[in-house]
Amino acid sequence: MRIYLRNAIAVTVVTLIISGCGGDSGSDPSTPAPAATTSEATADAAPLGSASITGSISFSGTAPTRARIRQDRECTALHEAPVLSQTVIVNENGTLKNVFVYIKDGLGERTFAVPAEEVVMDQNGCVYAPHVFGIQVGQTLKILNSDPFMHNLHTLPEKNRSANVAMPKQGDERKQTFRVAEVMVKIKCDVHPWMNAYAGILDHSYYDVSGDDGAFTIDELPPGTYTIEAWHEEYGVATQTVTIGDDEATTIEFDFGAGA
Ligand SMILES: [Cu+2]
Repeated sequence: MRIYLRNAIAVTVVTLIISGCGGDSGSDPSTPAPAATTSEATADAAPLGSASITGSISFSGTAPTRARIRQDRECTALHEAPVLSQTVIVNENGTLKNVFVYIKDGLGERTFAVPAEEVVMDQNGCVYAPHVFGIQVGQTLKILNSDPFMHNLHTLPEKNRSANVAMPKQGDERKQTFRVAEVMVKIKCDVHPWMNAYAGILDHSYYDVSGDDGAFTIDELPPGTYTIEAWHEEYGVATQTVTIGDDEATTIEFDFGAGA
């Protein structure tokens, strides 16, 4: 998020310089245009905000036991301990991990600069890391293969173009972007059927994923009324509406659970 905002500032400076040098760059062929992605991002970069929404994802009920994944021999050889399912992970403090929390509505017609920072997902020990992540439309997803054998990356979007590509060797890298917002896109491996991950694709960077403490932070927001959605792979979605002013910080809590 902070990197995104720094980019937005830089982009805004470029815009001012260009407009100061001769006005409408779009209609003057002699004016050099900035790089395509920067140009698009520049057009309507949103004003920077200072509001923040923080909270945590509580878990009600008894935490389910994480099932041991039956990996094949080549994958098992890469682990000293059993590999456990990542579908439901209840943290030691009673919160839920891997919940994707994002602004679903309320940002209006603003457009946002695409972060230059790459989102990285690794295939390591026949497990995707991270298991759940967010990425902005147009932002680069770099996929690594840290394993000494082939994975077949297969994305299962409904709105975006599907990728279905072999990554045969250790050290292989692949980069891709997504064209439209879509929550969530499942990613799987056709060689190792237990491997899966989920990407939340948004046209902004106001999101977070709960980690080992179950907490999330969405900050640097403009003032407004927002619909915030929390998504979990097993327990579905929950939404809340929050109205927040400039410089304000508010706390909300989502609750998921085995009995919910
Ligand atoms: Cu695989």
